[in-house]
Amino acid sequence: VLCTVGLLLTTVLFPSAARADNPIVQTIYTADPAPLVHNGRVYVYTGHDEDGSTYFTMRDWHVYSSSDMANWTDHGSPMSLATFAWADANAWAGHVTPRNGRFYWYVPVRDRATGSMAIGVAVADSPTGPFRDAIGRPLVNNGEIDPNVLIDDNGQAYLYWGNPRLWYVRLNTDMISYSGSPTQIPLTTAGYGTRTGNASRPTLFEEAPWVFKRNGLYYNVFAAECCSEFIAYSTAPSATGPWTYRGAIMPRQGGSFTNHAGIVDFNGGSYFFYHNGALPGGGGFTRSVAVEKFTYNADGTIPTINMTTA
Ligand code: FUB
Repeated sequence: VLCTVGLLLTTVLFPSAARADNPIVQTIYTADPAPLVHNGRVYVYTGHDEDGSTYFTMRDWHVYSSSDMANWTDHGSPMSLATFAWADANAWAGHVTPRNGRFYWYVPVRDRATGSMAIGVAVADSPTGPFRDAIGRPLVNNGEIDPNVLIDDNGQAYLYWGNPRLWYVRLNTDMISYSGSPTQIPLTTAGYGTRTGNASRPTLFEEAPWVFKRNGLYYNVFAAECCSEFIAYSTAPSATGPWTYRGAIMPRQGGSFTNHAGIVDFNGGSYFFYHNGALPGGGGFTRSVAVEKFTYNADGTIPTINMTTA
């Protein structure tokens, strides 16, 4: 108990600064950032690459928060594979969304029963947990990954996920069940760009959808091509499309063959979270979360964003 209280109250990772030094977490390797703005703070939910990994050795997730985008508080690890009794590996890229006074964390993990990836959902009363398995089984079980949730203005929630395909399903208001069947978003080159040299994947979409709505426009920011990946985006007039490919955002940089983005507006600024291999010993399986402040173009398009280390 003392340890937990100490962690929550006193752990400020970095001294005050005019802006966040990148990577924002320098004590462990982190990946797959999913930012959430809640009650005047930015919470960043991350995966955790274990030291010395030669593949994705990931068994828990971590949470950090900041009120100024410069000083980050370490909230520890409020969720791990052990949270999901039916999962046995691969604590990969998730997303937290609040609703009904609770916080729902959607994550891809390996289903012990099938040996394939599935999506679980955990719930907590606080953004920092503790989180518990909300349903005791996979919410979606089709072997694909990287869940992300949008709650539209009319209250309809959508769960998006996928690699190699791209899916959505309408979540019920309880956020732990859905109506209808998972639907594939057509991966057309008009919607998701053109990939060459990979007959089974003709578009740029690889994984990591991050869907949000801004000024009436729906955005899907995603990891493009592989490997290595860059970050690109598409837009649509509705949550279900049709999607139009809009171009690259973040080029291939930073020494990790994956990248994974999350975007939020906070205190009048827009912030682009991503990961790279910037820490000592860093690379494709020892990644680090970083953030860049940016400004949307006047027409709502997203400018090129480069990685920085300062
Ligand atoms: O971190 C494991 C996987 O790598 C994620 O699920 C993907 O988005 C990629 O970042």
